[in-house]
Amino acid sequence: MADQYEFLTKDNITDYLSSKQVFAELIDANNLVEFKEVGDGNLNLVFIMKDSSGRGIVLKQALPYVRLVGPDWPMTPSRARIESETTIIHSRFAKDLVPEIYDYDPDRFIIAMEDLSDHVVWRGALNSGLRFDGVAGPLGKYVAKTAFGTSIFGLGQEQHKLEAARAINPGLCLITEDLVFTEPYFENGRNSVLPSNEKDAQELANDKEMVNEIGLLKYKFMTAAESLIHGDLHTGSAMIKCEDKKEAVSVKAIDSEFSFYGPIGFDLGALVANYTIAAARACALGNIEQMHWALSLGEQTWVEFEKEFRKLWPSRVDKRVFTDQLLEELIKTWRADTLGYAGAKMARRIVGLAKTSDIETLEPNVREGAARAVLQIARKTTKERNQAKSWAALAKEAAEIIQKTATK
Ligand code: SR1
Ligand code: MG
Repeated sequence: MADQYEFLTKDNITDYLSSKQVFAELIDANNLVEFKEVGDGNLNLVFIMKDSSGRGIVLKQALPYVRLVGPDWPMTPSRARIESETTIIHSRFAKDLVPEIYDYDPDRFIIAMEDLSDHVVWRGALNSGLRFDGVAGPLGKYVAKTAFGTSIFGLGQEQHKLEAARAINPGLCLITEDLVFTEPYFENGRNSVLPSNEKDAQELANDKEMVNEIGLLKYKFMTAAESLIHGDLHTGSAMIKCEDKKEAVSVKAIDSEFSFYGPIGFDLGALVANYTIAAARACALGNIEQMHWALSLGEQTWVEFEKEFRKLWPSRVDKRVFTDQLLEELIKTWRADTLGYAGAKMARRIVGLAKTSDIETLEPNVREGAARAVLQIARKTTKERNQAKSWAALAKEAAEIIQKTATK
């Protein structure tokens, strides 16, 4: 039975590390000087261990249920296999932008990977008002490299189909289909907002044009097997190392357990959504400069994505009918998809289960306005996604909404 396996604890971790030859060169299991459980996500246990010579390792174990809710919400632990396989595959195309995987244990659903303790979670840095450049661009590059490499253009027709079949991830896709695309519009007992935002949530659910767009985006999410996408690429899925406190020297996309063959715009949209959420927080805390900076990140991610994908395009496997004209059409479609998914991801983080600390840690008096702004921007961005507005125009509109709806 998949749910009958031993969970990692402080007491059994030394035995676990000693039991596998692969760890012998990576860490001295009998001289562990540091042990931390750092899992702050919604699903898993995450441990960081260091030995007396300073070498570290991370063990991430999937529980047979959703950690955020508990055993009442069972969830396949084989998501750990998906994460380890996707990280390894993505490393073939973007080695520097993902953590190194050392081992995957299919009996206990444990991934052993590179210790990134010298990095910080980007969301945490953003929440503290820190402004690191050199993150949004590399994340766009990560999406482009992995999207091209795992697409028909990178793999060819047969391999693409085999890979899409291998990466099938129905349990985790179902979470996204429900939480992102359905529940913000059709309450399922898991939504919540401040009483002062109830009208905003109701307006979202009653917005027929929005619901129609969400239907199109959900259908595409469920059917468009474009590439092996990350599947949950928010600012909490990016770890950054910043030595001089201005420019990141290392960026790593982590936590790809929601990965599957899906639409490329989904990952880009998730990033844009989370930049908007960070901007709403910044304004709520009175940091207008930080708000404008956060709103400029979408353009950085998109520009790097487009530049990198165009660079890779000439190396596509089959050029016969996949002409340069097709690339132009795809870029246009992916831009509209990005904006559509951005709105969907903004709305779910305000109304549905699994919210963001950016908004949730604000005092209710200012949270009200920030949440209202994100919902209004979500609706506008998704519904107007085909209008080919410049990134500067999108950022300006968002800034105006955020400032106009701000509460004190
Ligand atoms: C029940 S899991 C809730 C959310 O956590 C992850 O970060 C995904 O975004 C998922 O939707
Ligand atoms: Mg995650």
